[in-house]
Amino acid sequence: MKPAVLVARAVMPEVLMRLREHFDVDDNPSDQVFSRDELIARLRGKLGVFTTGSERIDEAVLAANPQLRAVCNMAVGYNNIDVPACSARKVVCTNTPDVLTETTADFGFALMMATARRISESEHFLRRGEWKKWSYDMFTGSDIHGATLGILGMGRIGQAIARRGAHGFGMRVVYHNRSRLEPSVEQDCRALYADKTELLQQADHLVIVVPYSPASHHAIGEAELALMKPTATLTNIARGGVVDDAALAKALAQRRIAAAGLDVFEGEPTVNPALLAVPNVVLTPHIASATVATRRAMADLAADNLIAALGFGPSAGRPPTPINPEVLRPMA
Ligand code: 8YV
Repeated sequence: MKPAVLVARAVMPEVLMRLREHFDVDDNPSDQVFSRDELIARLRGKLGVFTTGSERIDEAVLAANPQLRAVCNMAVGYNNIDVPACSARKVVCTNTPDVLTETTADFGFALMMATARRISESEHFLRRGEWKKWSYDMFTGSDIHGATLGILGMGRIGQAIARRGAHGFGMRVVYHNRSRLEPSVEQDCRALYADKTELLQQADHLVIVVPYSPASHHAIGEAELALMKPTATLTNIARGGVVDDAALAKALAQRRIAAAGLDVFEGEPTVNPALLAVPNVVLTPHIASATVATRRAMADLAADNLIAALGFGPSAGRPPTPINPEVLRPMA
């Protein structure tokens, strides 16, 4: 008998086929997001689960399913998983770093540029049939090249954005991170370390790439927005909750900053109506990693992790990208 696993959301058929070689797979072809009770019920008897950011795996879910051994997230961020609770129960958790870095950095850069150059706002104007003539100040925005790029959260994706800015667009790059990067990495990214206040004061374009945790909750709120230049833009591709969306909507409405680009939202897929009401914000539905190739690579990596975590495949017992490797048995 094959061990039973749950694939909590719809994924590519090829990935399901790979999982079916090893497991009795309970999948979710209708792709509805399970309620907490449904998730608990569907996990009954399952040794592993393939999750996305939509499934919350916490102590209550684990306690109801003490047989669970592996939680494999198809995302680099894992704020949907209570990792300490998993570790306490020796449940291995995995994520999908690296495979999405460049794709997500491309998107972050694109969103920043769309924000600075007012691409959404001007397209809506055109679609509404309001374009009657050229004028010198029609949709004038701010330059990317030569401007100061501020990056909050200088992990893999932050560094990839910094390289694009410094090497591709001649930007001056400043960053703030919990810990300062090695000098060689700073040099490669041509990035200067700044404290958070300096970062906010200096950035012409601020990009937020910091993981969500209680420590980063509302890292950007009213006080932080007040430190920014009135001409600055803010782009959030990290997680909803890192930015106080209500405070941001107010700052945008009052033009205390020029514009924002948001791919993630507090309480998504619901979007704060105050954000929908302001014109100077570009809004996208959490698609920073959404290219065909990258989503496939993420799903494959999550599947590799699940297969290995449950003791199958060439790296049995050694999932490639564990979050809590301390729960893995030492190699014999
Ligand atoms: C995912 C993401 O699309 O990897 C992440 O952390 O935010 C996105 O790439 C999303 O979380 C779905 O799992």
